[in-house]
Amino acid sequence: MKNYDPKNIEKKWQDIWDEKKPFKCEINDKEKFYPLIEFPYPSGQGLHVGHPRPYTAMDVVSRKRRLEGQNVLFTMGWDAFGLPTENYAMKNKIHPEIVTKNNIANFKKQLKRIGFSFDWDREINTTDPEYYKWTQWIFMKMFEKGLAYKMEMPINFCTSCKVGLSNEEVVGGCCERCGSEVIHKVKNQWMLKITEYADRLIDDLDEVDFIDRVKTQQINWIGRSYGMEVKFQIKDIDDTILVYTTRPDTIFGATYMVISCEHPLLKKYEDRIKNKEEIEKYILEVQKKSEFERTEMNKDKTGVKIDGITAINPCTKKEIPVFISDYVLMTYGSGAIMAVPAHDTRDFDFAKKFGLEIVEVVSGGENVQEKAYTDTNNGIMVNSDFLNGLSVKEAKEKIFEYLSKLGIGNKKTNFKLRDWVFSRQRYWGEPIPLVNCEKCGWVAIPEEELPLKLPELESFEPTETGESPLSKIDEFVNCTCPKCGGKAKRETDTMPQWAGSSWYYLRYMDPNNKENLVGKDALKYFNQVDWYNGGMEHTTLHLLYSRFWHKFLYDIGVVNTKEPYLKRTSHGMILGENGEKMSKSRGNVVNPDEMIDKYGADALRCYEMFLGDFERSASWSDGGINGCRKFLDRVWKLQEITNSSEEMTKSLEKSIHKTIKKVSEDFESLKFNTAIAALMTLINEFYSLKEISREDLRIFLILLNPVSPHITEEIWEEMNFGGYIFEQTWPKYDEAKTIDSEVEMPIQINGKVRTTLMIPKDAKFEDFKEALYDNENVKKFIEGKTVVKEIFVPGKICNIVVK
Ligand code: ANZ
Ligand code: ZN
Repeated sequence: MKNYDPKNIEKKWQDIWDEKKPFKCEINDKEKFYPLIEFPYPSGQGLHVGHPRPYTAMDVVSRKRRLEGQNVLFTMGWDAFGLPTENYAMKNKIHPEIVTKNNIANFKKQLKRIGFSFDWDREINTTDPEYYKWTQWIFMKMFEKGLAYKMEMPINFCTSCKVGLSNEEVVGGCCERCGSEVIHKVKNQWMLKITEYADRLIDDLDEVDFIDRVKTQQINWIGRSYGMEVKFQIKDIDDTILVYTTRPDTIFGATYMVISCEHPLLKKYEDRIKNKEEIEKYILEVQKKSEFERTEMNKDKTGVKIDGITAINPCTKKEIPVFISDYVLMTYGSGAIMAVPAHDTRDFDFAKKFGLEIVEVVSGGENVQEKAYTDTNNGIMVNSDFLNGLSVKEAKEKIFEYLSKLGIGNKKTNFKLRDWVFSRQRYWGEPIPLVNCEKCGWVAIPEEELPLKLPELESFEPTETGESPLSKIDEFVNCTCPKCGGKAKRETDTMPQWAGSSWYYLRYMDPNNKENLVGKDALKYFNQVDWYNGGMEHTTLHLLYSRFWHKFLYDIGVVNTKEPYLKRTSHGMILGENGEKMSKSRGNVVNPDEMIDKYGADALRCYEMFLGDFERSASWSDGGINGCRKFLDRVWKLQEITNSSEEMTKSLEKSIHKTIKKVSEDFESLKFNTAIAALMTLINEFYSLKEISREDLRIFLILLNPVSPHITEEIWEEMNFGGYIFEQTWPKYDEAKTIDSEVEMPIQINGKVRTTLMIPKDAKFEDFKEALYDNENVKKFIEGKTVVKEIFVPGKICNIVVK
């Protein structure tokens, strides 16, 4: 027998798969299965060992499902527009297109070496004009339906990347990518109205099988709250201040108001404000801060009382002061609040600092001095005139009736979710297919002109003013208006990072369709993604964005389902050997190529699946992958103990059936580590028997094949089992043969477990009494004592009481 040498066999099998295409997926009459993994951004660094974890997991499921007879659409592609490529291109004076091409070639080579069962004929690339044609098309449709609009707004601007960032890309006041300071800059930006879908993005979560933490994060991110808008009269001016509150029941406790620094009232009544200078100074200070700093709960409260504007509480009729403060944001609700210091922590801190009145209106036993905003939902109303004695729920109804009768209040739902900033002033992205005409305003280019290709460029530097480098190309910018034929200028912004990935799963269904983004037949057959596994970090970005795009495509009749993904699971990160996140600067990055050179792809795959609970983070260990390699060495050597029998070895029957069951179930529930552990246990049993049959080995190889496909195919061939494993069917188990006839019974003496005993499953006490009192441990604990009682409940308790 030859030695196990992954170098000799892995390339060989990869070539066979390339040639025979057993993973090619075409529409047929079989049941389809569409698993999806997040396609990578082909960075210059190449793969690290974190990438293969989710890929291998879904590859295992895909390979198993194929053997079970399903038609599996498992694919790979490249999410290739983006900043790092552009920055690299700028630095090294190479066109981003070439950088992208090289990076993809490298990624592909690395992925091929791991032996994934992708249908490579369906590979897609978001920077391919034939692909981004449809990204542009979807944007155009959104524009037509009024879901894309341009607005002057303060955006997060990274001082180093010189690019606008979405809120999601700002982490702790810094750029998510480079860590530099983020300032606010007013820019004209394209926005997508994701907020119009906010309700559906929450409600339709009921229809899908997403793990709880994904659902919860999305719901919190969208942040739906039900409340009221209430108008407060301004004293001596015929005008009101509109506030948004989720607690209108506490209105009798509203002892002051706060408006945001950007509130239009300040400009409008400029002349009446006596401390204008003080206010302007404060606003300047606030503008330096990020939204994150402004809303931080625990920071010291600051603000200025507006001298000259006083409001009237519509319920207490009392005059109450109006402040500006950074803790009220213009971008939420109406940009103004009624402050109820007794029951809101931020209001409480503010009132303490400025010596304002604090009136308790909900008595629920919570300590107003210590902690406001505790569970006021359960209290009883006090100090609230006609609301006194009511529960919070009753009070909410009553105050709603009262205020709406007066015509100063109405119910209102608010969301934390903001519209999506959909433009960047950079080169390496999809051009936005619109022109600006002096007469007609913004007009979409004719559909036949798609794709609107990125023009060639000499230099990719963003301009000093922050405009896109495309604005420097006159031939690109100057054009005619498709509507009136007059002079027009093209939009020079490009789309953001998240555009191309918002619909890629649809293109996999029909990657070469020239007429449609996805053809009717392909859509009818593949319908939607059955199982999407991806990172938790994408929950509030990519996952939410793509659900939004899909719903839009559903509304305009392009797709047939409301949701793109039926099921969503998530994997834990792979950390460095020292337990820290893998990164170049920490020097703990593990390169999969090196691991393959040393241990082989099958050992890498096996270890990726074995190194811990798939849903949790786990640290890499070279010792661990070495252990998996040793396991595969033992698998290889099974050939030496295999006899010529084609029947399952009788004494292994139970273990084999149990293992089939465990592996089949564990692969489906992301418990790859325990599935592999079961195979390791089985192989130990094989070796302790010293001899196994061909049938035993056959089944073992098929069960291990999804995890380590090369070695299993090779042994299959060596043993002359005929054909390939990829042509076999997944083994079935007989439930009856998986049930143990013996159980392990814990034996208690005076209520303490002292030992265990193997007893027949339906044994009576009398059946094992003799063996029990013969047991050395039992003897030890009852020696010199009298047995006063024997308690036995089958399958539960066996307790001997002694005195
Ligand atoms: C009175 C009140 C009493 C409030 C009370 C809360 C507790 P959610 O649930 O997150 O939607 N608020 C409204 N607009 C705001 C803004 N632009 N910036 C900062 N805070 C704002 O929170 C709604 C509550 O947040 C509103 O209800 C308002 O304070 C505050 F015991 O009104 B409440
Ligand atoms: Zn025009």
